[in-house]
Amino acid sequence: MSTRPEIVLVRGDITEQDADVIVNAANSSLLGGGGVDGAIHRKGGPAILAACRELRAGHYGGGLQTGRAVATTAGNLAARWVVHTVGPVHSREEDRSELLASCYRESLRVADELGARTVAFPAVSTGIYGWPMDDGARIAVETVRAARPASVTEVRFVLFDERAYDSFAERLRPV
Ligand code: AR6
Repeated sequence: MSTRPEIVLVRGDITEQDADVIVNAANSSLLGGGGVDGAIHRKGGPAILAACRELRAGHYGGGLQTGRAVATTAGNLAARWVVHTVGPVHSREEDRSELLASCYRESLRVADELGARTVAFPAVSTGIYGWPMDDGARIAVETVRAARPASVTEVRFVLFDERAYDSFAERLRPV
């Protein structure tokens, strides 16, 4: 039976979340980077990178495409899995919103297939990839609201600072 997951906002560090799945704002190489990606690999330990290298040696030889998602172990994190997704770099010339929506949709689909109940998301693309926070929050909330996963009952947005938190809170306000 499909459900409408509860949406919860938390201010904090995503690597400290107790959730079945932590979503990583990765890049297509899957081999690490800064921001959330750097924090997840630092805290999760080498098992995550080893799993990513295995993916690159197999089906994901060319890397993970923008808007797609793939799961690995969560290593030493409290989560059971990390779901890596690649957000689009923000562009003024081209509307890449559908790719950002796809990150949330695909990550939820992968988490749901694993049987996860709780999924923690960062604000994908709103850091190094330059997506304006208000618009990133709009896309995140709209996409998750439209999803009807079978096993996921809670989607938690973990926002690093007050500005990000406020953007998401504004989108969640009842209209
Ligand atoms: N917990 C929660 N949110 C965080 C954390 C954290 N520990 N650290 C940063 N944020 P970013 P992107 C916020 O840059 O824009 C990497 O190098 C941050 O303030 O992590 O998708 C990858 O390898 C921002 O609001 O991801 C890619 O190359 C949001 O998380 C590239 O960065 C996302 O910021 C991906 O860039």
